[in-house]
Amino acid sequence: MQKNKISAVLFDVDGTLADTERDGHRLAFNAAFNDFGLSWNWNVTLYGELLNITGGKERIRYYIEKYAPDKLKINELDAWIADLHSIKTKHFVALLNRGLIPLRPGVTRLIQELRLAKIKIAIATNTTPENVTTLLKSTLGEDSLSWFNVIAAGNIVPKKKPAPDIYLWTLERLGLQAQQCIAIEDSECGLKSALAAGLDTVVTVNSYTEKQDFTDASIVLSDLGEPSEPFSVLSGQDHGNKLVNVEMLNNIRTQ
Ligand code: XBP
Ligand code: MG
Repeated sequence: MQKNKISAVLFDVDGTLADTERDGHRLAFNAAFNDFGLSWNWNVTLYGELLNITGGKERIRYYIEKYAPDKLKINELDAWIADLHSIKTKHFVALLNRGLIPLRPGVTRLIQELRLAKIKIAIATNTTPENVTTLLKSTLGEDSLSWFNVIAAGNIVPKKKPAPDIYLWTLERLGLQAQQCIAIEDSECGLKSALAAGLDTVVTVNSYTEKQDFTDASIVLSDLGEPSEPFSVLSGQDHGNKLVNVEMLNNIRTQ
């Protein structure tokens, strides 16, 4: 077997492992607003704007400042937002546990190929840790958490993406240099974070991110691809590959 040039793949979660935003997080936010007696409704278009603010609590604060400034006078606003956000997390986790959010094409296949090739797998995400563990268990099975060498999520670093902090933290925990790894992302904000950490990055877009600026991504794809349904290339060279596999990731590393 040929020696791998990559030692680890670092996966983003929201939008990358699964299409969690429009019919997952957005619905969970709205359900939490309802529980809190708020008449707020984040429709699909508005949520697209709000996604420019990463992190759920940060997103709520931005919304208040722009669309509901009367709430700025709430005493202990940070605690109020944290309470509202924890209700949102409960709704999101319940949605995942109902099996309503599948992994995107090629994700399970690639994870299994990486495991077989003894390439490390890590998660680097803005989202709350409970969201990640529930998504992995509900889609890949109860044991799947042990497949991941590092799961880096939420507030463990001071600055969320697009800052590089979460990727740098993950690399340190893996004991690897960026040059030994590849990141997989879905958004401009995530790409900026990964590039700033020195990582070559594959982007798989979704309906919220397909028009974003992915200059400097190694390749921009519709998805990771399955043998029966190859990816389409939005920009970059596929060098004859039709799905993202270990061989393709090794080649990206040597470009
Ligand atoms: C996605 C996010 C998250 C989710 C909501 O980032 O910014 O905020 O939208 O999660 P990534 P929380 O793609 O890097 O995972 O509400 O738990 O913050
Ligand atoms: Mg993402």
